[in-house]
Amino acid sequence: MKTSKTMTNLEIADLLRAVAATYQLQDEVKNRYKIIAYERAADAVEHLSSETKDIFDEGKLAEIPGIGEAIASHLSDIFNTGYSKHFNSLMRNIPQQVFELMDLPRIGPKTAIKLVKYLKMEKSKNVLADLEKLAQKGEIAKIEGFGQESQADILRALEEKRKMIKRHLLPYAYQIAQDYLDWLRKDKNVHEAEALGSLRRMASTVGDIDIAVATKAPLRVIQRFISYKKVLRVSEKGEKTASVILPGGVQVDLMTQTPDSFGSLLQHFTGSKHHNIALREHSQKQDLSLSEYGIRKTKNPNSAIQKFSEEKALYNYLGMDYIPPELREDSGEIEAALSRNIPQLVQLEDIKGDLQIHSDFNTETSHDLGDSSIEEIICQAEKLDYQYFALTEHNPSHSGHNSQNICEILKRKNEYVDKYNYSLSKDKTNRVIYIFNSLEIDILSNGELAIPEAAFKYLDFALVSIHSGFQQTKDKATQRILQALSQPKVKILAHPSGRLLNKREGIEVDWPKVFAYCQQQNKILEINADPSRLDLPDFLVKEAISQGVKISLGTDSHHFSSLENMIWGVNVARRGWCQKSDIINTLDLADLKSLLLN
Ligand code: DGT
Ligand code: CA
Ligand code: CA
Ligand code: ZN
Repeated sequence: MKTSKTMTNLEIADLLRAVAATYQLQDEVKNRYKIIAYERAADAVEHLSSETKDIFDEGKLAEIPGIGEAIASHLSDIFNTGYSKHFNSLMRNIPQQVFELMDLPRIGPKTAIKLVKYLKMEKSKNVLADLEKLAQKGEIAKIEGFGQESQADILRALEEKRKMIKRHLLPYAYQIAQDYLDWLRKDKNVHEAEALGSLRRMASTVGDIDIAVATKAPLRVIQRFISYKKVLRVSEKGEKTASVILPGGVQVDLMTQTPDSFGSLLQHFTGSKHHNIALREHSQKQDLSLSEYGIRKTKNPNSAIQKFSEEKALYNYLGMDYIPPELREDSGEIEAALSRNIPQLVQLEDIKGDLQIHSDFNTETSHDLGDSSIEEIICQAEKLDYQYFALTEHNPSHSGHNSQNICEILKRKNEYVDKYNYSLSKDKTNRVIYIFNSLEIDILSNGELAIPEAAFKYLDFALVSIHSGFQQTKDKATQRILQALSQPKVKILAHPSGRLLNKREGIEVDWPKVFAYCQQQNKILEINADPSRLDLPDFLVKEAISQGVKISLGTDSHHFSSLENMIWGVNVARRGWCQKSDIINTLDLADLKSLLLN
């Protein structure tokens, strides 16, 4: 694999996954821990909100959670010299094409190497295109162990891959924009600077970053904008706008406007496109025409343009309430604003606890354990002023234990958590925080749960989730979920759709049916705040709460520092029109206990 001193997070993540794959090809059993370590490091790097290279420059590489000493030292080699001897010799015998094929959904290293070998693609310049041609000719079905079905699946995977244009995860784009804005705001010509577009609307992924500046000296602001230290290339430069490319291929667009029309500019370029179209239609009915400069009366073309320095005044001028950016998706917000029914959206400050956290308590799971001790998690939760949190480690591995083993492990965990709760309640330092003893339980393909009935008595309540068997019919997947939720201790369906942003579409589910079931049976849907999940997706959140379903927020933290990800879950809730009352972890402990512990 090609490496360089200036590798971006995405490139490094790909590299670390290639290393994991190489270990897997060498000896899956012997290298088990290395494989896990490299895959986790890849995930960690991919989700960082700053560039790894910058963290390295600050000498803090080893502080990144999920990156151990060994990996940090190999990455340091790359940042210092452009390559790592260790990685190069490790991967020397594996053709690059193998790693490229692994970019396809459902293609692991073993399948990839088989395909490259049997189809003689070691020299291929465009391995995905070649693979597609060969699949269409029926060549894949001929390979031993493949057959018609896998051939069809590979064609489907190629199609899925085409649809997944990579977009930036929100926290990554957000951090880049904040740094840029901070730097722009230091210029005396900059009156105001704000993010626009999908970033201001807090969409789960961001295509490019848009920035608005209020100024009377646009040329000077543009000069400052393009002289930012991270700019690799200036792709456009006009009288009022400019566009640049930053590391990682991040495009940033700048629009400037005089302060007296800044509100119009903000409104126009915050979008979304569909919101703007709907707003324009509404204005036309009142004989008004909207632009990034202001509002004009169409019946009276000579009248002066009405300017707006603030957005709120603009919306009010159109006879409606201010619409928060998160709601601007043309999903009923204009009607709501006209009838003064814009909801009071939930805020980060309303959240009183985190309902999905994985500690390092060893549940002997086949999934990943957390990195942080319960003590570390308690400290972090206190910093966030929480009243409670739930420990939701994965269930003990289903294949590796019998029912009795599973009960023993969960009994031990229950006693451990009890001891903590006891000492916290007696704590002389006035620490008051409550730990729910929960578990994230796999929903097996047939809808059964991965722990025996007898083990539920060791849990306060349970989360259930799908981690395998994503290729099911809609009916089967729906049945599977409803069956899992029917267990009385099961309260929450975690990351309900199973989507992974940029990587995997969610499963197909009959959502109205699931919503109706949850509403009737008091089951709760999670918004998983992990930036690569953000699942339940916002538009489904809106549908769910309109059916009366309650939502829980969980960060799915595997390290105490990830508890800070709650904000990204709150953003999804806001985009899903949630008020405080829709979210169960806005409840005080006593109320939440009576909801969950029954
Ligand atoms: P993205 O960048 O794909 O995540 O999505 P947005 O919503 O940020 O879209 P973008 O960057 O193309 O444009 C920003 C907003 O500006 C968009 O939501 C709608 C608004 N807009 C209004 N007029 C125009 C126009 O003439 N061109 C573009 N590109 N956007 C416009
Ligand atoms: Ca944009
Ligand atoms: Ca743009
Ligand atoms: Zn999970």
